[in-house]
Amino acid sequence: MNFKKICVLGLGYIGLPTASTFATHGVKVLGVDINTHIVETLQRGEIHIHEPGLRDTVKAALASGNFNVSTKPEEADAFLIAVPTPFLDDQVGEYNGQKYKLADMRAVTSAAEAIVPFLRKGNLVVLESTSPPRTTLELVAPILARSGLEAGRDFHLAYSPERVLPGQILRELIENARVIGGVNPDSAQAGADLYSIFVKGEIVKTDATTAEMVKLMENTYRDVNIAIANEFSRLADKFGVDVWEAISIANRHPRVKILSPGPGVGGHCISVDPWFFVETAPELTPLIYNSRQVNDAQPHFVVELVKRALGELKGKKIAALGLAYKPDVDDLRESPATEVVHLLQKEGAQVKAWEPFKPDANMPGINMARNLEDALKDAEAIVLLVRHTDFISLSPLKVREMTRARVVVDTVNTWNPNEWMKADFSVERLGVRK
Ligand code: SAJ
Repeated sequence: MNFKKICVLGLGYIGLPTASTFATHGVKVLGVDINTHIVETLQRGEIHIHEPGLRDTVKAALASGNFNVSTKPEEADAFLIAVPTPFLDDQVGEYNGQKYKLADMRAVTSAAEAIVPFLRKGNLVVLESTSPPRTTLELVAPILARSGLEAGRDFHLAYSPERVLPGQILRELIENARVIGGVNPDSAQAGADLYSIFVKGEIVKTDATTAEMVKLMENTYRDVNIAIANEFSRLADKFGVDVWEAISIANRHPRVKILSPGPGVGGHCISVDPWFFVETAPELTPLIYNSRQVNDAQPHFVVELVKRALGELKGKKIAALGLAYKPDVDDLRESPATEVVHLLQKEGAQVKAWEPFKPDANMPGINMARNLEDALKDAEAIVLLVRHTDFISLSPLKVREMTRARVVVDTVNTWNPNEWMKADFSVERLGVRK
């Protein structure tokens, strides 16, 4: 199939990189977003999200004359849906007394509805948003059928998940393998034709529901494996073992690859996607459900560690280092570090947080430090929550001059305890009972 013009609905973390990459590869692209602020920002040549290299790609796309933005779709050869699928905040599901989160599919529904008036015979529609299994067949196809056209017969319909790592989106978009699941083989082929415009990685064709499951399986696999690492950290703590040493020894086995424990699992993917399985099959997913519980409870485990190091937390001044959801990114969404800060405050501690990747972040209920000095100055304890490169190289002797704190809690196995102890600090580490 030949694609002269495509319409990308949703200009967020995935839609905008995808739309601008198609445009720089010679396709006419109309980017559509219901948020007028986003549309106006892009029309001015600016961008509303932070992602390395994205500004340049959007600029190049605009300069090529191939990229336009609007609040409404138009006729096109292909339509891509890349809108968010968050959770409903006013509703949960329940199975055997256990509550689970429910996906909010309203953005997918309205995007599909917005396409209906412009859908023509021979078009391709691709859903990219992470969705519960069977969404393409049971939610999207029936909405598009309101056009009088049938998916698989009159137009092509496919599901193709994004699988890029925040921070490396533009490179991974091109280099990663791409899965394309069609409602029939012709639809998968049409999707493959479209993405082969810029994808250099392998393009794997399958059916729509398999592609939906693949995406959820990848992130669920990671969540469950982090949960077991976190559970190991609790067991090591109980048995007086250093979990980091134990993991590194176990990982010498050729078929074992245990991930790293930490203060919990954050971000918009791994802590979210497993729920899409639980919601659609709670009776089949006790392992997935419990892994979510383990990872969500890990910030509480960290607070217990801080208590062990400091005693009663009421009135204690604590410097929290790192708020991002993982190392070397500026994304603070769904971050276990911020959860730890909130929990410490609940116990009465006075926390000052330093996030070098987002010093000006406005986090409701969190007292942000202006710089490292400001965070450390009055602190009685230092809690390290993210393994940012900046923090790895912090010298304990230098830190000692900046603070009266003599207690450090390392939740991410970053600091050499001996060096810190030599500099007069007492050291508490996640997964290590002295
Ligand atoms: N984490 C641990 N221990 C580990 C590894 C990670 O506690 O050993 C924590 C991190 O600190 C972080 C969370 O897990 O809080 C998630 O981080 P991540 O780097 O594992 O994943 P994301 O959410 O940044 O991106 C993932 C990726 N999926 C996989 O690696 C299977 C990415 O490829 C997906 O595109 C993305 O989810 C997505 O959009 O689904």
